[in-house]
Amino acid sequence: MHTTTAEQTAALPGRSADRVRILIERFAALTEPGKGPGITRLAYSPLERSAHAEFTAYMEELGLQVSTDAAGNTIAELPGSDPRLPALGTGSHLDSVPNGGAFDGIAGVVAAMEVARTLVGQPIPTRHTIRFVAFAAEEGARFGQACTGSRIVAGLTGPKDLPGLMDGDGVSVADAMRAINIDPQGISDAVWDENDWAGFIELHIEQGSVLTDAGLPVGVVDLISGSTRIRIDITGRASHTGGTPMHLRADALAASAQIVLAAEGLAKDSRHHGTRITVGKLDVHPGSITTIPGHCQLHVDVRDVDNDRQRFSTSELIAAAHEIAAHRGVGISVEVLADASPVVLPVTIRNAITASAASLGLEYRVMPSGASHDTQMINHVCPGGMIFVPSRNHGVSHSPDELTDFEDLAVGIELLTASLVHLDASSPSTSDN
Ligand code: HGY
Ligand code: MN
Ligand code: MN
Repeated sequence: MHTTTAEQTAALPGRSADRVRILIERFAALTEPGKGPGITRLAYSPLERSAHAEFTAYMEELGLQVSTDAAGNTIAELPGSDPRLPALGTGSHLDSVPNGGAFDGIAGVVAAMEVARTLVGQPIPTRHTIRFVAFAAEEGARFGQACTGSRIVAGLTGPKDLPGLMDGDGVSVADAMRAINIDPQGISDAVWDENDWAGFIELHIEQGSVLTDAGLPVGVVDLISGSTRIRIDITGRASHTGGTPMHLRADALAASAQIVLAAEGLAKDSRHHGTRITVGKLDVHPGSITTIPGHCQLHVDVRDVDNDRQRFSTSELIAAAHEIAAHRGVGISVEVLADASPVVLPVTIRNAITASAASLGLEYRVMPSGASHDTQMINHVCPGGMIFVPSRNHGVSHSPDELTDFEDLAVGIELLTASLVHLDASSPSTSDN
């Protein structure tokens, strides 16, 4: 007889680590067949929808009201005792990069499911309504823009922005939305009212090795890196590899390779210390061993914790690419696909997390996040905070080798629960004002 995930987990009282293992494994099974060994569940794909359906079913079985907003984000709600108070929230994203790991984003959604399970079982409800959010389309891997679902609720991405965001097959975000019954023209209905929110805490894997190297159980994020994503098209001259002497070539790949190394050299330069630049995608056309590449497309990711340096590094990189193209006699065009500034998270939420960690006797590290997250966007409409749990395997992420211990995840969830309860208890009651 089929037992639901909620029934399986309910049968494990007191074993949070076992429950989260079941949930993580359930979501990991929702991946594109034949695309292993990693997880592939791309933004605004039917598979992402199936993960949202799993989240919905679990939360409905806990007795929560669940709805999916006009941007494809799914929100489960546990009413508080004082409906006049703005809500508190937690959650993360359900989509993955191609051939990614089983914990990025999922750990935070599973954490929300565990917190919901704990709070539903409490005899006294929280004062604030608690919302548990599964965001859509956080990964920029498919369309270039990261955090599209949370950018929409924060009012940072609107209907006019969607048609220009295309994936490698020429499918736009708007097309992909329509294919899963989301109306791209209606997404503004999903925008959050900042008066309706008191705070949001996201649990996420660290995606680095600071916590494991220091032997610490949790991190508390104070700043989330910014990211600028650009697409560079290099147009050379496709020609015969045997008949074309070296001095008569316009080799798009040779020029692109020089740009890749220039980007690496710029990021390593002490003037740009703190900038991280990566060319994670390079398409070569026509891609034949006997034809000199005539066209290349590079996707570049520039990250930084410093707003000005992020822009300075990006503009220096673009200038260097133009210089290389001119010197090599190839054409170049540059398009900025997405641009998000670094965000300093509010100390009010951070203090609730660190105070809760202290009361649990948990050592913690206040630390920046090199990766971008939904909280970075949510923070525009609701004070946000983040809890990191350790990433094993030297912190690798966006890879099938991504790994977090279920016991570590259970500790992070205990801190998340305590932090939300701390925030719930510490805000002024409506009768005070
Ligand atoms: O790209 C990022 O930093 C995140 O994983 N979306
Ligand atoms: Mn993530
Ligand atoms: Mn990610």
